Amino acid sequence: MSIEPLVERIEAKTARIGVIGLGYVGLPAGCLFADAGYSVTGIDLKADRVAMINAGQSPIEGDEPGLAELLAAVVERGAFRATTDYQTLASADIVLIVVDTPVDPVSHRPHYDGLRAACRSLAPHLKDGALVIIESTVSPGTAQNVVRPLLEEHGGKRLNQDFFLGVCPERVMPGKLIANLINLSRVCGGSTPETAQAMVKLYRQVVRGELDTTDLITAEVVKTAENAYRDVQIAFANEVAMICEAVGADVWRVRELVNKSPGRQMLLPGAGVGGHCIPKDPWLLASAVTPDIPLQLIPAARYVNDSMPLHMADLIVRALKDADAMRRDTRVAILGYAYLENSDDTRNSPSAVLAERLDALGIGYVIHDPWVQPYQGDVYDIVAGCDAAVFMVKHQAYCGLDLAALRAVLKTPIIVDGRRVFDGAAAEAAGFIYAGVGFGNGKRTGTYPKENQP
Ligand code: SAJ
Repeated sequence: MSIEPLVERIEAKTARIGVIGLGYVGLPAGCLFADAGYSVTGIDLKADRVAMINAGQSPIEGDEPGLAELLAAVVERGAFRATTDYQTLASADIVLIVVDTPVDPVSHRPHYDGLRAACRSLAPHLKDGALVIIESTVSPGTAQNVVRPLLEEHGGKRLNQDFFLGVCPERVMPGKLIANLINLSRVCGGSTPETAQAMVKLYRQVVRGELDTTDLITAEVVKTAENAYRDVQIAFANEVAMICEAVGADVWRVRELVNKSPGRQMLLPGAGVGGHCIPKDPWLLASAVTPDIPLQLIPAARYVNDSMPLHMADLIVRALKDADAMRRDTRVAILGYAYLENSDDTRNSPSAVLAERLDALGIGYVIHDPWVQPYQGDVYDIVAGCDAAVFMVKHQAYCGLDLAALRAVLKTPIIVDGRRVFDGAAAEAAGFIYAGVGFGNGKRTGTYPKENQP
């Protein structure tokens, strides 16, 4: 079967689009295609989410500029509707699969229950000649080895004869969903070159960025590799920070001078790596190969970054001991619970790992985050009476805090700084015991917990 008839419907905007998974990627993607003139049907398992969307209300948390208005408009126009019923996809010429693809926290292998269920539910209704596009981030080989067999077996169809397959990974970021979907470049991996070209014609209707054609496996590798690349870069910065602590250098000054060397761009060391993408995608990349290809760097970078909240606990304990403040009623203030500055997103929050560690150590804590319910409130009130102020996120709200005011309310004048919110020397001059990631004053160094070895 030729893909030409589909291309004509894409160009005429008579192609009907289905979107499976109405989360923070699928919903804005569906709305953008609806806004571009296509009839879009969204599928989600959650009936309450479906009802909310059909009422023109966005279920996506956080501040997402443009999304609520866009959703209301396309629902009002009847261009976008949501349902739990997969049968509605029988008329879809194009189906985007945008379901969650989590990774097992212990085995680091992908959990494809949602992806497999979506394929099994779609297959019996898949229209002849339809194009299925995976937008979820998947391990290289998933399109060919997981999605294709399910669609063929459960739909009685053959790839590139009765349906076509594509991989077009998203590059969204919380707080910039609409802007990123419109402006960032996308990779269009097709089961045939003609399929990739058809994807370009489709995505060109909503994407201003570059659209690069390739094959399925390349598109899968690109997405997972681009995030593994970032994870390794961050891990390098964190490892240099550990060295700086041990040798008495200041990693922030080191980084500033390193980055003056041409072609260097050392990223920021910190209290850990959270979010929905970076902790997960390196494992999706790594799980594409069997253990006979012994990967070293990617797992090790995950180990380094996962260790940073535990290193923060080390720094806290050392500072409390230095101040002779390890008591039964010792209590620290964890400042920042979101995974990223000026965000309310707490997915894979490093602060959650720190809190768990402090529980294990029997050290009490309170949590504050100006962006996250239920941790909002006056910072000084939260810190009052604590034995340390522990900065896990560099929220703007923390950057203006007054050291003297902090010192006045703290029971013990300790700052443990995971994101260089304060200059170490200035904090020490203000009478604090200051411990910071990468702040090498030679007095205090952390260690990587052995139980977290890759
Ligand atoms: N982090 C560091 N040091 C750094 C950068 C980040 O410790 O130098 C930490 C952050 O504090 C956070 C985590 O890593 O806990 C992730 O931060 P991020 O800036 O990578 O933000 P994300 O998780 O939203 O990553 C997304 C990714 N986008 C997609 O997957 C579509 C990533 O590819 C982008 O590079 C990143 O946004 C971005 O550049 O903003």
